[in-house]
Amino acid sequence: MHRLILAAAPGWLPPRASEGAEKVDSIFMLILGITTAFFVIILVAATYFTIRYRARKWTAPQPSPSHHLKLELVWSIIPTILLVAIFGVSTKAWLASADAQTAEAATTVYVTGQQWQWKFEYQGGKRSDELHLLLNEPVDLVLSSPDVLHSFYVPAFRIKQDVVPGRFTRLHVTPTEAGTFPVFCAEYCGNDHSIMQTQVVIHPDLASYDAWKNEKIDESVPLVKVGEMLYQKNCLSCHSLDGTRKVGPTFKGLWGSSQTMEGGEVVTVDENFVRESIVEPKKRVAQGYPPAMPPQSLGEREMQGIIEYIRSVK
Ligand code: HEC
Ligand SMILES: [Cu+2]
Repeated sequence: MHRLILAAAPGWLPPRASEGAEKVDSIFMLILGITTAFFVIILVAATYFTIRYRARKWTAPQPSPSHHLKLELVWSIIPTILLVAIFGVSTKAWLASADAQTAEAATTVYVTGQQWQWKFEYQGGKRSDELHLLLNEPVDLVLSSPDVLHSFYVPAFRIKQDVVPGRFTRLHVTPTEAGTFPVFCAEYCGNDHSIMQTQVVIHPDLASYDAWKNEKIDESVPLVKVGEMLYQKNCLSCHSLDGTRKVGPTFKGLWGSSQTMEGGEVVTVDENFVRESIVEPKKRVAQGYPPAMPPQSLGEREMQGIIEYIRSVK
């Protein structure tokens, strides 16, 4: 039955990439169908009555017939039945997904939502800024936040889950479609809430997933290039290269300059200051900026790379 409804659904829904997404869509289409039907019926009736019973000339208000029992029963009972039916199918789908939540998957990925980015850490120590999953492999996402309320929203999974500071929330997901799908934050979480986006990459097979998991930064890539790639991935949203002020100070002309910190201390931007800014950004905060930079854990070569890159941005 719900396949039928879905087959009729045009391609305006986002792609579906998880178990359970179909179910959500079929309920959505069902509710949309019912509400559209009533919208049309009520509009047509209202228009008809407006014309049919319009006052042709002014007359004193007439006492209206006060009661029509049959009619009132009909318009109370039909919506009640529909409401209970919608509640029934929704609850059934919700319980099925809640059952899935209690199942324990073989793989766990820790998801951190923080102002203003998503971070993913996998068993075995791999970390990434995009969520990488394997097709048809159930996974538990363990979500948490070190700062404020966020919401992990993957339209293709039909999942929107609040990420609450001070508490872990587990989400059980089985990806059913290889590809790349957007991830958003769906809970307004401050200034740059809108840039809090990333993507989920679903690998079609274990070989591709392992290749990603084991990939290291190629040693033959020159340091400045390592830094540039890292910049594009992790820093671009907050630091410009052309002098524009974003969330953080621009990298243009930053290297070797003197910067005033909150509290008045003046520092010269050198290797150690850059490292400190990345590892412990809140230790010294640039004057006039929010302490909004998330600490980053970089490998030594990436650290050297980003230093080399900042040095190159004149
Ligand atoms: C979410 C936004 C954000 C991201 C992402 C971010 N930063 Fe920052 N960064 C800031 C803000 C805000 C400041 C200024 C406040 C402070 O000093 O902590 C800052 C300060 C800095 C400073 C010190 C500059 C100064 O004038 O004192 C350096 C160096 C720096 N960031 C490097 C990086 C690098 C490298 C990356 C990527 C690996 C990065 N940042 C990613 C927001 C961000
Ligand atoms: Cu957020």
